[in-house]
Amino acid sequence: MPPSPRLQKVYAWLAASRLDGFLVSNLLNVRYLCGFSGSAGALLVRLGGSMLFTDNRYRLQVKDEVAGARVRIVQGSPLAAAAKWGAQQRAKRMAFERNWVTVAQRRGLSGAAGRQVRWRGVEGRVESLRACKDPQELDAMREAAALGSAVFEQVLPLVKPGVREVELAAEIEYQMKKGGASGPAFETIVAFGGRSALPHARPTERVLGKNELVVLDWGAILRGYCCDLTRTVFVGRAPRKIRRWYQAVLDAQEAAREALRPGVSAAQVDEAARSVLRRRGLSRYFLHSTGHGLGLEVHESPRLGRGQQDKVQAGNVVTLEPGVYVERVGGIRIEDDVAVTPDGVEVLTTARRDLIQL
Ligand SMILES: [Mn+2]
Repeated sequence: MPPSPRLQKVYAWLAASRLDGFLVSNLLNVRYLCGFSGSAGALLVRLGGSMLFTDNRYRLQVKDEVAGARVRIVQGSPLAAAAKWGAQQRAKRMAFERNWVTVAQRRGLSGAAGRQVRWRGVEGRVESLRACKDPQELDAMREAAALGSAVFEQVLPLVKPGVREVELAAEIEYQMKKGGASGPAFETIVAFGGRSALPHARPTERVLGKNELVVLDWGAILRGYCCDLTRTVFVGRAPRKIRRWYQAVLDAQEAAREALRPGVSAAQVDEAARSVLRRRGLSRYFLHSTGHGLGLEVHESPRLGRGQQDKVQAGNVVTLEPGVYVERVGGIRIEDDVAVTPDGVEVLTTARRDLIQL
C-alpha cells in the first residue's frame, strides 16, 4: 500500500524525532490522514505500518474510506487498543495528541501499553499540515463556498418585516442541506436590529421590523469541508451613518485581501483591516480578529489576529471578516473565504457584497 503524501509527512517527522509511533485521536486528524470519517476511532501512525482502530459499526465503511493504513475492529476503547498494539510492536517512545486526550484517557494509555512505552505529548502536529490545503481539498472548498454563496440568493427574498430570526436560520440550514451539505458548519447566526451588535448572536423569536440591520452568518459542510460567510443587509433605506460604516467594513476587508499573500504575517493581514477602521474612527467597535483558517473545521490555523506572527502560506484558506458592533444600533460584518495562492489570493465565495437595502 503506497503511503499517502499526508502520512508521508508524519513518517518523516517520526523518523526525525526518533519516535516509534504517533497515536492520533482527534477524529478530524484521523480523517485527514487516512480518510476514515466515523465517530469513533484512533489511528496509530507507525513507520512499520499504520493501523486504524475502530468498532464493528464501521466494519463496512472502512473498506470504502481508509487508505494508507490497515484496520483493526476492536471492542471497547480504540485508543487503549491502539496503545496496547503499539506496545506489542515493541514501540518504546510514542507521541500522543495531548490537547485531544482527556486525563482519564491518558491514564488508560499507560495502563494499556504498560511501562515499556514512554509517552510524549505533542500539539498541533496534524493541524499544521491541515493548514495548507492540497488540490483535492481546494476543489472541495470551492464547492462548499459556491453552495454557501448560492444560499444567500435563495434566502434574501425571505428577509422582510415580520419574519423571525429562527425562521431565517432554519431556511438557511434547509437550503444548505438541500444543496448537498451534510449539515451546517456551526450554529447559524441571524440577528436583527440591536441584536446584530452581538458578534455571536443566537437566533431568537425576535420579529424583523422596518429600518433594521440584519446580520446573517452561515456555513455548510460539503464533502467534509466548511465554508463560512457573513452578509449584512438593511431593511429600508439605510441612514448615512450605516452606509458609511458599511463602506468602512467593506474597505477593511478589501485591504486585508490585498495584504494577504504568502510570507506576510497573520498579524499584518489583521492590521491591514484594522487600520482602515482606525482611520474612520471605528476600530473600537471591531471586537474580534480579522479572520481564521478554514477547512475540515470551521476554525483552523492560521488565525489572522493581533500578535499572530505565523507566516501566511500558499494553500492556506482563511476567512476575512472585519466588522463593527455598536451597542443599541447594531452590527455590520462582511465575511468571505479566500485561498492563498503562490502569488496572491483566490476568493472562493461569490455572494454579492454591496449594501443591499430591501
Ligand atoms: Mn468566521
